[in-house]
Amino acid sequence: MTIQLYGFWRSNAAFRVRAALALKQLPFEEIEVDILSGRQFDAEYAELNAEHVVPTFVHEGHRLFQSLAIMEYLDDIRPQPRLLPADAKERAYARSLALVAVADAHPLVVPRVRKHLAAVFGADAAAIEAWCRHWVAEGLATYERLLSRRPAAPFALGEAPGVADICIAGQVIMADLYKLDIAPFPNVAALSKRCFELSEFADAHPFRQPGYKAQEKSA
Ligand SMILES: N[C@@H](CCC(=O)N[C@@H](CS)C(=O)NCC(=O)O)C(=O)O
Repeated sequence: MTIQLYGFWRSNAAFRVRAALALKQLPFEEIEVDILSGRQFDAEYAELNAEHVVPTFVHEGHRLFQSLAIMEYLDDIRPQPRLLPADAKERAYARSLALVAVADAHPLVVPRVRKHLAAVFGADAAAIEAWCRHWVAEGLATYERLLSRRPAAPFALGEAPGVADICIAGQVIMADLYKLDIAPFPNVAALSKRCFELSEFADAHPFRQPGYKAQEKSA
């Protein structure tokens, strides 16, 4: 099985797919698209991904985009271990938890939004940082309310980690990037600690990617 992942070290959506691939023990090649330098608009990549975003997932020549769709596809091609529960109600709950980050919290802080805040509304770096910290904290607060209503046992949906845990861990990564203290979100902190104790999550973290290490050296 040949899998290529067009991603970027800092990309939260690429983290989700990296972690899902690791849980499935599926090897893949990651191709870096520097979305901070605008490489997502290069003609060659734009041909691959009409939305001009990462990740793009290529499986035996078949292209997919949107991290949640990709993770669901992984469950279809490699059913074990499951990333989404078999039970319909539990599966819908797992998707709902995932979409808090994928559809609601994460899109507010992506590069195109940050660029637009600067270009159209004159926001400076401090204002953009404050915007991002606000929306990342809102996402964490939502997860905290959800996890206090249905505590993780030990993962969000039960015994094994899946899409919900990946997306909650991804929200904590955003807190890492924006240097937000997650102590006010104890259920989220405990769940993400459990996740990042697993090598599948830890190795997928942005700070473990070669692109992060390269830019650290050149800074
Ligand atoms: N909902 C999409 C998010 C895709 C997305 O916005 N990706 C970001 C990186 S995490 C991106 O490529 N942004 C480029 C830009 O905003 O210009 C998914 O989950 O795959």
